[in-house]
Amino acid sequence: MGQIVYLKKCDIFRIKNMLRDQNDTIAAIATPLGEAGISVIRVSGVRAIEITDSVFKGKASLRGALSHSIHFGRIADPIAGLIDEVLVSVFKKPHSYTGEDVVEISCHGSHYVTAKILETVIGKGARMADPGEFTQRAFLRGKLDLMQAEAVADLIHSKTALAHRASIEQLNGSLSISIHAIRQKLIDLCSLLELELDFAEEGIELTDHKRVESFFDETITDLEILINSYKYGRIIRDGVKAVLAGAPNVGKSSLLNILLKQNRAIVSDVPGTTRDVIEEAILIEGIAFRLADTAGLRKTSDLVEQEGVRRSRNQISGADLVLLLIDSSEIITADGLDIILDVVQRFSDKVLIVLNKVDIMHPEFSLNSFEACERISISCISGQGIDLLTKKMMQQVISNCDPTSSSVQIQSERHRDLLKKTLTSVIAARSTLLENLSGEFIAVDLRAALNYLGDIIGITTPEDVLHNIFSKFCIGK
Ligand SMILES: Nc1nc2c(ncn2[C@@H]2O[C@H](COP(=O)(O)OP(=O)(O)OP(=O)(O)O)[C@@H](O)[C@H]2O)c(=O)[nH]1
Ligand SMILES: [Mg+2]
Repeated sequence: MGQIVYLKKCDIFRIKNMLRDQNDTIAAIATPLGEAGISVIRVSGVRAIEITDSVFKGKASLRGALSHSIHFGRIADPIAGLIDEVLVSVFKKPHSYTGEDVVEISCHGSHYVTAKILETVIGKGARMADPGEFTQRAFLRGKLDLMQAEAVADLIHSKTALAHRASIEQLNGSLSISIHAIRQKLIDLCSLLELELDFAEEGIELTDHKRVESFFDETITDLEILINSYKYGRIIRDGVKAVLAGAPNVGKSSLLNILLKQNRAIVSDVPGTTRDVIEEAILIEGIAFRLADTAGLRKTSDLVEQEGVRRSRNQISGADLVLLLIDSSEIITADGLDIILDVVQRFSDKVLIVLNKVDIMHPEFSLNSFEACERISISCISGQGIDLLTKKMMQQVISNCDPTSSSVQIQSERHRDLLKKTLTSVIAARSTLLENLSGEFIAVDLRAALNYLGDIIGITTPEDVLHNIFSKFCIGK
């Protein structure tokens, strides 16, 4: 019977890392550097308690401390003398964040004191932790799977309630459960097909062709739902980049200010006022919209303005949503029409046409050439249509991604890409089945699919990918 290689790879990887780290104790400052009420220095590893005890003077030695206990005392250095009065929290393996012995030293939040305590601990034999190394150890010791570890980074960086909830759900394992469920089904089928190969010569069939086919259909649907959830997941995590574009003087900066409810950008009736990109964020129904006010689009001989126009075009290309403003107080010129046509034709799927200045709309204003485009009328002076505009912005963004289609959302490009590869392999396995080829060929694709899923949760993830993931964490996490 064929060997299931992914399990072996995983064991070798874990054992290698365990051995490498076994005698290593790491330390780092876990709080931002600066002046604060308190700062925390975190120490983890086999010598964490011993090293901290060697610089700590309290009522009793930390060596006899119970897990999850807190101790008051002083940290001193032979040369500098007393550094600070501290509280030391002791967490004994395996009931700690990393799964190792962990000590957290809470000191007064001075830059000098915090750095000095870290230096003293390092001087006693701890090593400065790499970015994300505490979480990496938690992963290697099986406290978290890779998806959960990645959720820790997302949680730290989450800026909105929706992003926070999504990362908490991922940390709690809801996404891991979905991936494990698909993976387990594939493992069962893979084992069955491999077993069947052993009986092939006797003509015994263990699998029911129809059942396997419907299993593939179900798995393909499950994978497609997860992959599609990325569109909304990405919006939750990164927000939406919305660019305010249009000819000079149409009211882009006025719209930015009214959406922000503050006078952020200079507004004037001189065309070409805004030369550079001005970025600010607002929340609409819990989603962060990163608004970019841009220089007006027009042909110009002014070199600085030319650069502004070039930047505006770059912003439009990279946007998720383009609010294309048109001044309705004037009849559109031929040049103005060219600019509008150009943006609408190239970015039709993300353009929302905004007719501004409807409070002084020209009686002969018309926009017949754009009948097909969705448009909305506003006035930045009277405030008319602004609420409706924010609703439309939200609708436009979620029109491509149904937030209700999946209870969990994929938020990482890495997960999305691996799920796509898994889907391709499962589709290939299904075609092989429909072509009535040997189960051996199906098993090859299934094993590839299993490896991709294993990469997501960290069972078969190559070391360089792991390094890349954890290096994006901050030091001390
Ligand atoms: N009546 C009226 N005037 C407006 C409206 N919106 C903007 N304006 C005026 O139009 C002029 C240009 O507004 P801005 O917001 O600076 O226009 P802009 O598109 O940022 O212009 P540039 O930065 O030069 O490209 C200013 O005098 C605004 O007060 C509106 O809805 N109604
Ligand atoms: Mg402007």
